[in-house]
Amino acid sequence: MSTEQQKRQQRVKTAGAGTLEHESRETLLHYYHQMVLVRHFEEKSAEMYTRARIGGYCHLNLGEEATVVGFCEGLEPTDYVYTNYREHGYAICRGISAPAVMAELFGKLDGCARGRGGSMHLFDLERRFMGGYAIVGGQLPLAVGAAFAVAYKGGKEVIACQMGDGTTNGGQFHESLNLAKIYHLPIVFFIVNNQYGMSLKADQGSAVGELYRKACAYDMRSARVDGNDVLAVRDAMREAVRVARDEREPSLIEAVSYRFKGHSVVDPDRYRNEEEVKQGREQDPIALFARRLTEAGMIDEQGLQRVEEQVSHEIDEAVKFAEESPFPPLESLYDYIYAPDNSEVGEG
Ligand SMILES: Cc1ncc(C[n+]2csc(CCOP(=O)(O)OP(=O)(O)O)c2C)c(N)n1
Repeated sequence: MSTEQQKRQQRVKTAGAGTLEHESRETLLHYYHQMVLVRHFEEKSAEMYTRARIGGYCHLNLGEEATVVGFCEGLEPTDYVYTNYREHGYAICRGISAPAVMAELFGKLDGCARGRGGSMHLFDLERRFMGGYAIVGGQLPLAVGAAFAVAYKGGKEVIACQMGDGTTNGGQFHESLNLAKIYHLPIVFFIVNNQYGMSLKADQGSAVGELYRKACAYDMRSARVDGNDVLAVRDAMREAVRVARDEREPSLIEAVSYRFKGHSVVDPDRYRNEEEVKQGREQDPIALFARRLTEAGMIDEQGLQRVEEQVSHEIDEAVKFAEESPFPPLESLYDYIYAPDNSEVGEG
């Protein structure tokens, strides 16, 4: 390895597993609650899809809960988030209510995008949730543009851009990282390596199996982190966000997790064998975190059961809200196509 390669390699840090030391019980239980909330929301979404309440495409965060919660907990409310279409959990963890997200999945007027976006296009300007994007990699150039705008105005906000492993094989990924580095933009690229891009194994679709190493090509800092450990993900995010905010440098995180089910709710998932899925599920981030919390005496079995019941109730309420919300009236079909002259967009 050349000296230059060694220098780059040193910049690549593998984040260590987060410990429970110095963490408040309240914070840890909050993370646990959030992960269970995302799990139940997604399971209910799958059920509602089969009941034909949800139309179009629908992709779930099942198995990826620690990446979702850790990502969001590393950010400030003033930061901006861009994601791909697998984004229900991110929207909820950024503070969009579960009822508003469920109503959006139902295409209802009280949905966070007024029923116009659906599952893949959740949006909330106030919470700086800039979307769900259905085109693979479509969110990257937009996120880079937002980061450029923040830097141009001298702002302190950070842009966090989530994507899947398959996305790193496309042109937008490379162009976006290159521009982010050239302009020293306050952006964090966050790859959820759930090990599949539809039916294609991540390491069969990418010449480089360890995706964080792709950042070396742009002399960008990067880290690979255990995506089943919510604290490790949060810590990696916090560090990358600090670098973006204080040092005005982009970075990249690869969080390694496992997609529990098919690519979308209609994918029968025939390309994986049972043994592999079983092994993946043994690394369930929620079960692992529950075990850590109980071993540390922060919660007991009854406490865990109470969280399940409370979340179950929250999700039932979300469905009820979505059922009762009206569909947008037909005459509003052409509303919101163009931003009005007095649009607040861009003022943030
Ligand atoms: C430009 C483009 N090409 C192909 C597709 C079809 N497609 C939808 S999701 C997907 C796989 C993306 O995988 P990955 O980036 O790993 O994200 P994940 O679904 O695992 O979250 C593909 C190829 C698309 N939506 N957009």
